[in-house]
Formats: sequence, C-alpha cells, structure tokens
Amino acid sequence: MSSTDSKAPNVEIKYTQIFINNEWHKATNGKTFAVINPSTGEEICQVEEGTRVDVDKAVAAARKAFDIDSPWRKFEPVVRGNLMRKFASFLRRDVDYLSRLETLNNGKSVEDSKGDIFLLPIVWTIIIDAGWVDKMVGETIPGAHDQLIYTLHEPIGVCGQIIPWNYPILMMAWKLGPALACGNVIILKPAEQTPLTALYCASLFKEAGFPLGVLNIIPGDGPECGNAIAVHEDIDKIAFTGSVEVGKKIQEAATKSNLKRVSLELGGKSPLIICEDADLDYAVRVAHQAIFSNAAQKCTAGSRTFVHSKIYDKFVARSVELAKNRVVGDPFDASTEQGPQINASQFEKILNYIESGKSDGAKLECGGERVGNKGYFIKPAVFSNVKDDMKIAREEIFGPVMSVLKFDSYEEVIKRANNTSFGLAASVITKDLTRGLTFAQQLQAGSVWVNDYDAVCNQAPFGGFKQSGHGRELGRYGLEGYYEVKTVVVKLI
Ligand code: TXE
Repeated sequence: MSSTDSKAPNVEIKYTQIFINNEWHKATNGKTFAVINPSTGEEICQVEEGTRVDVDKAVAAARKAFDIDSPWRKFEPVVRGNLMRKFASFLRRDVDYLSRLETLNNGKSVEDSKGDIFLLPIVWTIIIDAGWVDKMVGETIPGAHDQLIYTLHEPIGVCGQIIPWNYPILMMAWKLGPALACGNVIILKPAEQTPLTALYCASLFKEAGFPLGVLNIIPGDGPECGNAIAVHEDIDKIAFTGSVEVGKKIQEAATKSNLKRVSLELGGKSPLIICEDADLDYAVRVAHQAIFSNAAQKCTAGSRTFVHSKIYDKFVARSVELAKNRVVGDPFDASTEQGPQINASQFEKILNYIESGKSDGAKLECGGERVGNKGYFIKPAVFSNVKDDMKIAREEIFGPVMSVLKFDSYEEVIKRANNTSFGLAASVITKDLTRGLTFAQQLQAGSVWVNDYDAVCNQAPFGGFKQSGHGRELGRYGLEGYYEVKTVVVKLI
C-alpha cells in the first residue's frame, strides 16, 4: 500500500538564520542554500549558509561565554540544570509544531518525530543529563602523609558538534545534553539537509534564558562550514555523527590543527542473529523493524539478518509478507509507516545497492522499486540468498533493504557476524538465555541486544567498536567526553 499525495499542512518556517550570541544573523558572504522537502523534492525555504567567517564569529562568542568570569562559568551547577530542564519543558510545550516541522524537513512520520522528541530523547536525554550537573564528582586519592591529592572534573571549553540528518532533533539533544551538563559552550552545525528544527530549538534555548554565546548554531555544508569547525585552532573538542569517510577527515583535521578532543559516532552493518528456537512471528517483527524503521536511515540498522537454516525459508516468506504490507507514503498521513529517503543522492545510492544485490546473485523477493513519481520513496526490499562477500552484506546502505543470510552453526555465525569493519550494534533472538549471553560476550559491538532490537536507553552508553567510532553518548559514560580531569596535589606544610 502506498500513497505519496502529500497531506502536508502549512508548517510555518520561523527561523532560517545563523544563531550566534542569542541573536539571528545573515551569512557573512550573503549566501543562502535551499532546504528540500524529501516527500516532494521541492524547496521548503532558503537558509543562511554559514562559512568559515561565521564559524570564527561563533567561536569568539563562545569563548567569551566560557571566560572564567562569565555568568555561565559562575553559575552553580543546579542553575545550569534548571536551565536545561526549562529548555526541555519548551520542547515538550512545542512538540506538535516541532514534530510537524521535523516531518516536513526529514520525511519521517509525525508519530516518529514525536517519538524522537519524547521517547528516547530529547526531553528525557536533556532532563537526565540535567540531573548529572551536581554529581560529576572527582576523587580524593591516597598520597604521602603530608599530601592531599584530589581530582576536579572541568568543562573542556568550546565544543564543536556536527550532526546528521537522520534524527535531526534527537542527535541535537544527544549532543547538547552532556555538553551543557558539564558546563561547556557549543558551536553546533546541523546537517545541511535538515537545519530547520535545530534553528527553532535555538529560539527555545534563548527563551529558556541561557546566557549569550553558550549555544551557537551555524547551518552550512560539510566541506566549508563543517571543516571550518574541525580545523579551528580555538575549538577544544569536536563531536561528530555521520559517515565513516567524514569521521576520518574530522579526526585528521583535529590531529593536524590543535589536537582537539574527538568523539565519533559513525556507521554500522549490524548483525541480527535469529536462532532456531526463536518464536518465529516475534523474530520476523523484530527483524522488520530493525531494518525498516526510520526508513532504514539509522546507524544501528539491522542490515545483516542471519537466520538459522532450519527456519530460514519460513522466516523469508513471513518477512516478505510483512515488507509487502508496509505502508510507504506521505509522512503526514497517520497510516504511513515509512516516508521518503532524505534526498536524491541517498535515493540513487540505495537503488544502486539494490541493483548490485541482484547482479551479485542475491534473490530480490520483493520491493526495491520507486514509489510514486515525486519525492524519494522506496518500496521495502527483501533479499534472500545473500552471501557475506556481496556488497549489500558488507557496506552500509542506509536504505530499506533487508539482507537475509543463512547459517548452520553458532560458532560459524559469530565469526561471520564479527567479520566487518563496523561494530556499532548487534542482536540475538533466542529462548536459550545462556546462548544469548554467550553471544552478548562474543559479539564485537558497542551495544548488544538480546531478544530485542534498537533498545537504546537514555541512561545507558551508546557508541561503536572498530570503525563505528569512539567515545560514548548517553548516561554517565556520555558525560566523560565533555570534561577534563584535573589532578590537584597539595603539600601540607
Ligand atoms: O554523511 P556525512 P552523508 C552514513 C550513511 C549515509 C552516508 C552519507 O551511510 O549513506 O553516511 O551520508 C557534515 N567536515 N551516515 O553524506 O557527509 C555534514 O554537513 C566536517 C551515517 O549525509 O558524513 C553533516 O552535518 N563536516 C550516520 C554531517 O557531516 C562534514 C548518519 C554528516 O554528513 C564534512 C548520516 C567535512 N569535510 C549518514 N563533510 C550515522 N552514523 O547515523 C560533511 N560533513
């Protein structure tokens, strides 16, 4: 089923400029860029295009906000926490508008946009992080009889944050929460495809009463604006979520400039292992959501579904049935389960992967074709007979393509699951808890879920092994990337 005739309501676009020092600015070079509605391929509006000079201005504002005598530095932790809670309460207040704006700009369903604001994220991530402000305690360490040794956790300083387009608000919340909780100041660059909700959130930030320069948001592209942040000599840390290719560039830029701290959350090719004892209906539903939710535009996508040979054929048949019934279409329609891909280049890239799957000899069981004649909609594809060395089993597709691989033994599937340069997430579905926990120990991934998928929890760390990145987001571990540890030794004379 599908309908791509848009029922999009008029969503008013309120903010399109660069946000520095709690004020709106035009781009210094006078340029703007078009923001596109992925459901139609048409322009929504023009947004100011930040470049190096704008980044410099934002850094100057942030530096001032981080001055040792600034209001932000002098706040008691609880004041910072209360500002964060106020910001979160405004996100909650404006959830209807924000979720429609997110849907217009990103193409995910309105329900999914709302979920992004309430369920995992925003509201809770920021509130949970706000609770940490007065609990990031250092240590006292035993020393000589005439020594007092202790540690202080201090904010790093000016933090550059570059985020992608697949979860625009959620990614922003994941980045802002720990940075603010630790007392840092921020230059955030939203993805050029999806700057609109971040800019609206900037207005909420100002309304909440944060001091000037604490958060600066610069819309702009990667090579110019993002790079200006990565190479900046006066930015102390960079946090990035996006492709492995750009993650490597960021790390290199940090190394070649001022050795700024780097945390990276990159791609994945996550295995989902379905054992022969699994409840088949449950496993099929989990696997379906694992790949197809958020139009499969997610770093955790369960993009390698390993199924035991004894249940393989039945699993494929039921997965095909479910995929065929997935409702693809207008994200403003309440019945829609899957909206468009983000843009023309992702759309083309995904269709090319589907072609490569076919030509490499995998069997396309269903889907894989364009839906409608405008926007970037793709019918969910299910491939069976997928082999480990095929491109669709090795590379991140970031699109609605399920690859079902067959296995016979558990020793074999562990090796195959781990045989990838990625290590973001992994999952196993089994009734045998010992087997599940053994997999949990042996799978090389930053998150392993047993009998579940995408069970990302606000209070638990999230991040990658291997080329899926380094550093963790969320929970106590997520804060560690946002403070320096200072050792103080006092001689008791
Ligand atoms: O990512 P980019 P793209 C993966 C996914 C997708 C592929 C390409 O496989 O198909 O990446 O997507 C900024 N210096 N993921 O091209 O380019 C850019 O402006 C500094 C995985 O959109 O990595 C944007 O803000 N910044 C992923 C951000 O990087 C630069 C989410 C991400 O864009 C830059 C998105 C540069 N030289 C894509 N070049 C995940 N981990 O969830 C670009 N950027």
